[in-house]
This record gives sequence, C-alpha cells and structure tokens, in this order.
Amino acid sequence: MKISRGEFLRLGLAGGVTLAFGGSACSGSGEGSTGTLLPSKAKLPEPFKVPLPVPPVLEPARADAGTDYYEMTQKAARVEILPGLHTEVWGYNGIFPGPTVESRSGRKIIVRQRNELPVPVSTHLHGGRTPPESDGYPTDLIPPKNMTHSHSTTGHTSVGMEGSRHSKAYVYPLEQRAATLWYHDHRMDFTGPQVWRGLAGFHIIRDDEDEALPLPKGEKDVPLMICDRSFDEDGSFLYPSLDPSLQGKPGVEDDYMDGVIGDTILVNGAPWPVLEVSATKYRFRILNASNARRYELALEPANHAPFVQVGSDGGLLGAPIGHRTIRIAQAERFDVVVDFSKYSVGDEITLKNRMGQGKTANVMRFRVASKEKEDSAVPGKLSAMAEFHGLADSGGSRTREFRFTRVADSGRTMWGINGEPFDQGRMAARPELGSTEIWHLRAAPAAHPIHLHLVHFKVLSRNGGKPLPTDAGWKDTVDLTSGEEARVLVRFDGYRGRYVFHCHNLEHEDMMMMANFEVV
Ligand SMILES: [Cu+2]
Repeated sequence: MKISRGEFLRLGLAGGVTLAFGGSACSGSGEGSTGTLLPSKAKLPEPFKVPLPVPPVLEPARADAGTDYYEMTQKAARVEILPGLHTEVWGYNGIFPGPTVESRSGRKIIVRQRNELPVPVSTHLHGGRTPPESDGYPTDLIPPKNMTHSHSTTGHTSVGMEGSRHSKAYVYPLEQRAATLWYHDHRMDFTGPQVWRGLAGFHIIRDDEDEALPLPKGEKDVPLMICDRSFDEDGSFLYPSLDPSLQGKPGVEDDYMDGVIGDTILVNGAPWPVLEVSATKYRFRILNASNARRYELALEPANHAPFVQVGSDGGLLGAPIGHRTIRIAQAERFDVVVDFSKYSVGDEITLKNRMGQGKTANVMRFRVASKEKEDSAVPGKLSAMAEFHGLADSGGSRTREFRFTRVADSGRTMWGINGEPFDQGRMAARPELGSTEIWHLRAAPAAHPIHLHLVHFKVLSRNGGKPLPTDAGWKDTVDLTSGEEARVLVRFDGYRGRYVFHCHNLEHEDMMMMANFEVV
C-alpha cells in the first residue's frame, strides 16, 4: 500500500511540529550547536561542483559456514577533498569515509582491525549489540607500531612486539534487526581529533523483513554521511588540539571546549556534492558524523516532497512519518525516502541546513537528470518489530537520573555526568540482563546528544511532554538541547559486561562526559 497524497500532506503537517522546536538551541557562533566555529584558512570551493562519492562496500576476506571474516587497516593517506589541495586523512583502509560493511542480521562477522597509524585506536560499532570485549571500550586499545615513541593511557608497551599486537579481531554476532550503523574511533581522550581525521564508516545490517519491502534498492539506497570539517591553508585538516601529534596531552584549546564546529560541509567526504537522480524515489540513510555540529535538514524547493522517514537509529519504524525538516544531532541516523517524481527533469533540489549560515546553510544538491519507471513504494506498514513488546510486564523496573553538565576536575573545567568526570573504575549503573529501566536524562548548560552503547531505547517523553516526531522508533542516541530532558525506556538485552554511555559531542566526550554501566 502506497501513501496517498492526503497521507503525505497529513504526515507533512505532523513533521511541521519539528520546525517549532528546531531553532530553539541557537548559541552564538555555533550555528545552533554547542561549540565554536573554527574558520578554514584554505579557500573553500563553490558548492555543488563535485559528484557525491559513495563509499565502496567491503568484501569479506573469507567466509565459513557460520562467519564472514573482514580485514581493515587503519592508515594515513593523502586524498583530494578541496580541489587542487591534498589532505592527509586517517582512514579505515586509508579512505574517508571508510568502506561500508554490509552484513546480515544473525550472521556473525569478525572484523580484524590493523593499526598502522602513529597513535592507539579503539574501534566502536555504533548501534551494535556487541559483546563487551568487542565493543571498543575507550581503553581497550590497539597500540600503534611506533609505540616506543608514545605513551598509552593504559600503559600498553609493545616494544619489540610483532603483528598481532597491532591488530584486534572484533567479533560481531549481529543478533539484531536490520539498521544503519556506523563504526568510528573511540580512543580514550582522543576520539574527537581521530574521528575528525577520518576514522568513520558505515555498517549496514540487512534482513529479510527489510528486503521484502518495496523500498528503493540498489543504487537508489544511498548512505549519506554528513560531517563538517575545517581546513588549513595547505588543505590539511585543521583541529585545535593541544598536542597535534595526539601522542601527549589530550584536549583542545580552551575556546573550543564546547565543541569544534567546521565551516565546510562534507557528504561522504566531499564538500557540498551533487547527486544526479532520476525522477523516482530514493532511500537515503542519513548519518550526522560531525563532532559537534547539529543540523536541521530541509529540501528546497520543497514542493510536495517532504522526507518520509522509514527508519531510525535502530531500524525500521512501524509506519512512515513525514517531516518537512529533520533535526539531526551527532551520531543519529534518519533513514528517509525522498520522491523526486514530484520534480521535473532539470530541477535542482538543495538539501539545506536551516541551522547554518552562509555556506553552511547548504549540505548537498540533487539534480533530476532523467525520467524513469518507478519500481519502489513506501508501504503504510513497515515493521512489526518497531513496537516495544513486553512493556506491561517488565516496564520501568527502576528509574535512574543522569544530569549532563559542566564539572570541575582538578581545577579545570570539564564535562561530566551527575557531577563526575569519567572514571574507568566507577560504575554509574548496574542494570540486570533482560531488565527494562527508565533513564531520565537532563542536559545543561549545552546541547548533549546522549548515546548508550549495547542497547536501543524508546523516547517516552521530552520536557515532560510528548516526544518529538524525530524521536520515533528505536534509538541509541537522543538529542537534548540545552535545558532539555528526556525519559527513555531502555531494555538491557544482549550481553553482560561493562559498557559506556556518553555525550556524542566528541569534545565533551573527550573531556570526560562519559560513564560506565555494567549489565549484570
Ligand atoms: Cu555534551
């Protein structure tokens, strides 16, 4: 069953609610985000000149009856991001974004990550239901080859050690629904600069339920990794690290402790790219992989085509939701369908950022290049697994409150949870495996997108009222602007062990806005 025109309009109106809230968090130079704008010294290109790149899909190195085996090498490489200039990226397989991993729900994969970078790394599969030893805990580091010249926060010494010391096999059972995940660096104290240099990629889980739907497929199922960066005169990434070697003192210059906001918008690693489309429906898996920048996405001209959201962080929604604009915080994913049949051949549709100013008010452009027979549709019902089952019998066994605020740590202003900066040895919560809890999350005096590892949750309420339309579905990250609060219902399924939850403003995370929970 397709959505009728009337449905579109009704859904579109519902989406309008997000507009009412969207602009509420503006703060100075951060363009609606918590952070400080870092101006590029390089000349920035004209928008909509370069084609949208799509990251290559990684082939498994081998497979056996139960498992697919992948290999990745984290290394530096020179790429052309700004026309005519070279940028050194730190990438998975030397590319940014990293290669896309496509997996099947319920089929185990093992990804061996080799570290050829000059710094320690830890790789986290964001949105993955992963055993603790493969979750990319911030101090579970893969040491670099030149460890003799650096000091790890966990005191790893690897002098004289061979190959395997510099790699780690991450085991992902993937006992979870189809969803758009992403993997990125999670090194203690240095996640911000290491993701900024390029350590991020998509991981898309597929399953039978998703594939049976008539949603756009193949070349019309496109991941869009949106992130902002700033560039030095020579084209290298600019980032205000206290120690740019990332081998000594962590942290950023004081002016940037609220977050680093770039002035160049990249999609799949290209500045303000353009994608030629046919006048049909496309599925876009939108990820905000920025350190600190939040976006309010809109299509211009909007005509009759809003974003039709079909999935969120944790996979398909129960039914599609139309949005005129989408407020997307760091690490959130919105799986949307855009119907270009509402436009004519030759039309150009710009993906705008309503929170941006000047160049950052643009994200990318779609150019309708041809007519084509439509072979996809958005059904009125998407997934039976989108609702929270078992709420009545297990709901909210316990409520915990977590306040995300500034804290003082040995005389320095940092970020913390319930007044405490991150401490590996402290446990903020010990939920029981299989239990369901209500976590009451409050953000001040800044925007904090809150991410829980291992689990997915439902947003029950926001500021004492109803959740936003963009809170729908299974979430692993909830966007809180300054002063906002949300109650989320969390089912602690999967594995026993120690995990973290943290703010996904990566500068806040690096400055200790993180805590442990242990599933017991
Ligand atoms: Cu934060």
